[in-house]
Amino acid sequence: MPELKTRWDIFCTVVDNFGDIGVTWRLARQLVAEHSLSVRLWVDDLRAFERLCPEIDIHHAQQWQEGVEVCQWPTDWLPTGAADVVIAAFACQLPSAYMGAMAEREKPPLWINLDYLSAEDWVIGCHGLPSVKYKNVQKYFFFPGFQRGTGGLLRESGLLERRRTFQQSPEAQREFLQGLGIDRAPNAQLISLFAYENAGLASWLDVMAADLTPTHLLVPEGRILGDVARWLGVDGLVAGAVHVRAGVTVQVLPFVRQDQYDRLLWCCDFNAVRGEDSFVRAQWAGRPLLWHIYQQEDDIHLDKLDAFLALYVKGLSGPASDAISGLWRAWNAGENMSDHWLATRKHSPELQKHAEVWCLEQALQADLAAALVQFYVNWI
Ligand code: TRH
Repeated sequence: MPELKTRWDIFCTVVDNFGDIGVTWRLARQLVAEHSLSVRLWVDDLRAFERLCPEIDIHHAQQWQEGVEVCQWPTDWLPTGAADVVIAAFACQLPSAYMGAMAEREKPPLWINLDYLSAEDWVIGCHGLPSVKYKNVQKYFFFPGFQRGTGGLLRESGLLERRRTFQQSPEAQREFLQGLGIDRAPNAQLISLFAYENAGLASWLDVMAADLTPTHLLVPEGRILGDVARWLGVDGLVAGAVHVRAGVTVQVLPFVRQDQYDRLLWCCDFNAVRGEDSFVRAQWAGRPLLWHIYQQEDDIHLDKLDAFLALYVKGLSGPASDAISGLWRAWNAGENMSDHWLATRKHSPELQKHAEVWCLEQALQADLAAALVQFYVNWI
């Protein structure tokens, strides 16, 4: 293990949404809590950060949160010494003065580009490879991933044990849900919906509404709300709103802190998630999920979707595999969801078992924070 209090700097630009800050905040906390490292997290948008962590004071350029030194990444960079390990999240461009400080160190730092998550095979070949060099400082690619030979996924120590204990306690779940103002109807299936705008939503809700089993749909505030409001025939939706249409009760939730969001996923029978971090968290929940992937130019995200599905469906029967793959593809194309949802419901016991198996398989890999620390240990 590296000497105590090795200094790490993590740089995060919030491009859009919450994934950039969601991932780096989680990583920063874990490096402090589980590896006793000294971590500074440089973030250019404290307002986005505040949504995940309400304790953030957006007026403070420097503050401590859960042992992490959170620094506002200023437009006009102020001179600061470079850390032992420097992580540029999602290929963000470091301040040039900071790069100068890296090059001036007697021993140059380990410089890592923490990349986007992808299940594509090429990731294994590229993970850990040297990238560009700035003067004497070498940058390396670090790829999270689902397969051996990648950097793994963010997973805090004891996460799955905590999740299982929680899922085994109806009382703990009831108490947690009540804290969010949710009273789960006894026979309803509980579904969470965190997604980008989606033209396929109405068809999905229509088929849920006609189902004999009622649905309690929990929708955190966000981009899908407009589509939900249109389906309900209401003008707008805000946190706290509850509307019933046929078999579907829609409840809008406030954006909650990351650990609460985790528990929400643990409570639900089915989770629709998006982007990167919520996608991973839904896998740790051990429940069937639907991924709304972040759209990229030239539809390259569809290759990523297929690459993940190819891994995920291994071990499923043909019909269950077709059902879940069809559902994911329809959702990501904004197409009609009805038949795919009916097929998914039909295979729900198998998909439930599979979600747990997948989760356990993924947990056999070293987690991303541990893999980063190991990468550093191997490098020094
Ligand atoms: O918000 P996202 O769509 O984020 C991203 C960004 O678009 C990013 O640019 C892109 O590169 C990436 O996707 C792939 O989805 P994501 O990654 O799931 O991030 C959401 C974060 O918000 C995640 O950390 C979970 C957290 N969250 C809460 O803390 N509370 C909540 O109530 C909800 C709904 C989410």
